[in-house]
Amino acid sequence: MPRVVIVSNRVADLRKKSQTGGLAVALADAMRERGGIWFGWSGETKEEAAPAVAETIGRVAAVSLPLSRREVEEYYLGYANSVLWPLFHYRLDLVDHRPNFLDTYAAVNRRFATELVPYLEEDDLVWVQDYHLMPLAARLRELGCRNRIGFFLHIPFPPPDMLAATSNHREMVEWLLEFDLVGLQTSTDVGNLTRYLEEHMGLEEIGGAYRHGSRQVRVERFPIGIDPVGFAAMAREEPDDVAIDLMRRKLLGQRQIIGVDRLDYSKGLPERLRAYGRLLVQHPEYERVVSFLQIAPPTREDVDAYAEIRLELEALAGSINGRFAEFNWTPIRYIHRPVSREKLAPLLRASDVGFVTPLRDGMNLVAKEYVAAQDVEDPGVLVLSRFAGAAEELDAALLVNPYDVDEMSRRLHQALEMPLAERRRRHEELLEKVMRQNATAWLESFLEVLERPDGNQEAGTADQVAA
Ligand code: GDG
Repeated sequence: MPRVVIVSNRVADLRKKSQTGGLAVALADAMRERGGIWFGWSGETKEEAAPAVAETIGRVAAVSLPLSRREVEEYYLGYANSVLWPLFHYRLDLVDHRPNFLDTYAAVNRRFATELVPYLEEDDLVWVQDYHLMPLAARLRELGCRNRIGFFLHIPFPPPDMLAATSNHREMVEWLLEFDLVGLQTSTDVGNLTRYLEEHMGLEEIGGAYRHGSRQVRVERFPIGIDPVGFAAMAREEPDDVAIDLMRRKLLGQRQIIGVDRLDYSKGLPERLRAYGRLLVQHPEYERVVSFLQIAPPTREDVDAYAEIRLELEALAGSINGRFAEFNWTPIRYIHRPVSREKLAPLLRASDVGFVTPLRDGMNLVAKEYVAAQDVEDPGVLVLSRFAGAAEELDAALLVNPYDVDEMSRRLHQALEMPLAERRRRHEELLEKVMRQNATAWLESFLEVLERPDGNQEAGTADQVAA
């Protein structure tokens, strides 16, 4: 079995098992089984360029390198998170392209490729994760790397016309053509990329792959999942404070709506708060009865758009609380700090409604975690944005348009009033999908397609002979 080499912006800390999500755990398990390397940025900033350092744990090595402050600003906060993130989330209005961003992004990818090559063995499967590293296969190929290289994009892929609003759209897609396999979250994303390949580049699909020059690339959907069994077990282990809070609410007949998101403008948080505010206006009977717990830890605070969304959210939460709160009841509890996974899982289980309303999301794992965490005898209701990748599978949730505050408020009401039989029926359907399309299934199906022989090996051999 070939080794697997994962390349991502940050190397996950594989020793902190409980803090990392199902994804890092699934990837680490696969590497332990096959042997392999996890390569990426160490998360440190150092002024002088330092080489990658390997730390070996059993058959797995974590290989990481520091970045300079300028690289962090222009590659990570800059091109990746101020250009690609908004563009791929359909937010052209938030794209903030500044001089050097693209050059530094290209340079960091070149440095990653140069540092990675000495660690690669002939049969290794290289699996590149996410939008930070789109040019990596092209740079590795330039250095003579003939390994199978796959790419998985965790975020949405935008429609061709939206992509075409950037000056270097063709270059971006050409980067992707150097991979053997490009994996995307949904059929909408696959449709967007393949339409670009066909309409803007005149490529044709033959036998499940797009040919260009002597190479070919497959584009397929691999919806990502969680470790539902592990998450459900964690959800049943209530810490005392969560158990006491739940008892108190039961005694008082109070209900809880929950949201959990990194504080990101793609997550639709202001619209979500407004919808809850609207619910309280339209249903005064919920005052002192239904509260909303929003956990929204900070991320990417050095990017202006993130500072702005934080201010907007704090003003909104403050105004809704100011308007409706009683001396013994707080309508919105907004937590702008990370909460441990051990607490998050039982909090999701102890909530009557999971309110997950991104304006656009690659998948959204919180939706799947909410489903996995529920008590199957008395499950809560998932209210889910149509524009989360998860909606493609989780259509037994109450699907909403996250821009439509009225509709979201009506769906919250429907969720809060839903009879037990309907809750169970919907939950059973959701859970079945979350169990089936789990993190391990996602990983195995991707590697299985990446390993499948195609014309690229022959093209590689022919090139080698010619050279
Ligand atoms: C990207 C794509 C895609 C959140 N707050 C806390 C916390 N979390 C955990 C959640 C969940 C994870 O972080 C977030 O995952 P999401 O999928 O919801 O969103 P992104 O971070 O934007 O992830 C997304 C994903 O990649 C995978 O492909 O689904 O579409 O954008 O696991 O529970 N965890 C802890 N404390 C918190 O306060 N411990």
